[in-house]
Order: sequence, then C-alpha cells, then structure tokens
Amino acid sequence: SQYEGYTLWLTGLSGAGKTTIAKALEARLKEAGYLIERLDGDVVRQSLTRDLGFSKEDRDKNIERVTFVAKLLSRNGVGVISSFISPYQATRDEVRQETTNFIEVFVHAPLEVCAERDVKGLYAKAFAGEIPNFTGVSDPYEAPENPELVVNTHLETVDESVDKIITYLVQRGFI
Ligand code: GGZ
Ligand code: DAT
Repeated sequence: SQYEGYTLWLTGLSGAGKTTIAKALEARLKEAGYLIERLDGDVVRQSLTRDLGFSKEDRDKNIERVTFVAKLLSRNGVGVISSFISPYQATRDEVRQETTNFIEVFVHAPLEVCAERDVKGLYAKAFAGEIPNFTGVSDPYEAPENPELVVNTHLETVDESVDKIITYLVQRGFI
C-alpha cells in the first residue's frame, strides 16, 4: 500500500459513542478501499482477553494485549480503529509509544448523557451498586490531556463526528 498505517485510538466512557463511531468510520473507509482493522472492547473481551475483568490491573492487561495487536497491524500499513474505555492516561501514553502513528481521539459526552442513553442498562445497575468498579460511577476515567481530536457526541451527529476524523486522516496524509 502507498499509505502508512496508523492507530486511531477512541477513548471515552461507556455509552459515549466509541463503537458507533468506530463502525461507521470502518464502513466509510472500507467502502473507499482502505485496509482497515477494528478492535473493540466488547469483541476483544470475548476472545483475546476473556480471562480479564475490570480492576486497574486487568484493564491495563487488556490494553497491553490489544496494543500488541495494534502495533503489528499499524506498522504493516493497516489503519487500526480501536475502541476501548482505556481510562488511564499513562496507559494510553504507553500505547502511543508502542504503535505506529497513534492518534488519540476523545469521544466525549457528559456522564449524565451516557447514563441517560444507557445503551445496555449498565448505568442503572452501576448506580444501584450492582456493578463494582464501573467507569465514571465507581471507577476513574482520566480525560485525555492532549488528544489529537475531540468529538462531542452530545452535540454532534455520528456523521459529523466521523467526518471530523476523516478530515484529520486526510490532513495527515493517511488516506
Ligand atoms: C466499565 C464495563 C464494566 C465496568 C462491563 N466498567 O458500554 P460497553 O459495556 O460496551 O463498554 C464497556 C466495556 C468496557 O470494556 P473495555 O475493554 O473498553 O474497558 S477498558 O478499556 O477499561 O479495559 C461496558 C462493559 O465493558 N463493562 N463492566 N465495570 N465498563
Ligand atoms: P461506547 O462504545 O462508547 O460504549 P456506543 O457506541 O455503544 O458507546 O453507544 C453510543 C450511543 O450514543 C448509541 O446509541 C448512539 C448514540 N449517539 C448519539 N450521538 C452520537 C454520536 N455523535 N456519536 C456516537 N454515538 C452517538
């Protein structure tokens, strides 16, 4: 391929819109003929990291294994779209060091909006105390300090958020 690989890293709360944006972006880029692989928390946690839970140690292991995969792909010309809560800045900084052309995207919506969406009913359970260590409720989320991009999903449509990312990839010469 004439294009360099990259690691587009979507971080944010549960329900912020990471998976939705990742899927829409993947569809747009594949349609245009680009080499893309998508890595998503829900899918990866059923396979590669199914032995892990949500302690800090397990979240870090989850990201560490995914980073290994993203590294292999991105250095070989693949555009990697990753969607994980990845709540710790230091861990995301390590991903940046390990992968090719790392792009940190903060997928942001206020906690109240995410909890209102409650796509999977997890916030209701978390607020009822039924899920320990739930990000944003009983576990930390460190917002990106210096992300390449921020998409505000409570203010933008999915298409607007995807367009913003595509414009950035074009500017960087990755597509
Ligand atoms: C956060 C949890 C938890 C807890 C289950 N905390 O909305 P979802 O369902 O699809 O996104 C969440 C997903 C998070 O997995 P990640 O691999 O992205 O997390 S991390 O990067 O921190 O390793 C949610 C579901 O798993 N889920 N329990 N306690 N999210
Ligand atoms: P996450 O993967 O971050 O847990 P999700 O993609 O599963 O989140 O759920 C996000 C919900 O929010 C989904 O029902 C679509 C909706 N939504 C509204 N506006 C959005 C936008 N601009 N971008 C992404 N999702 C949006």
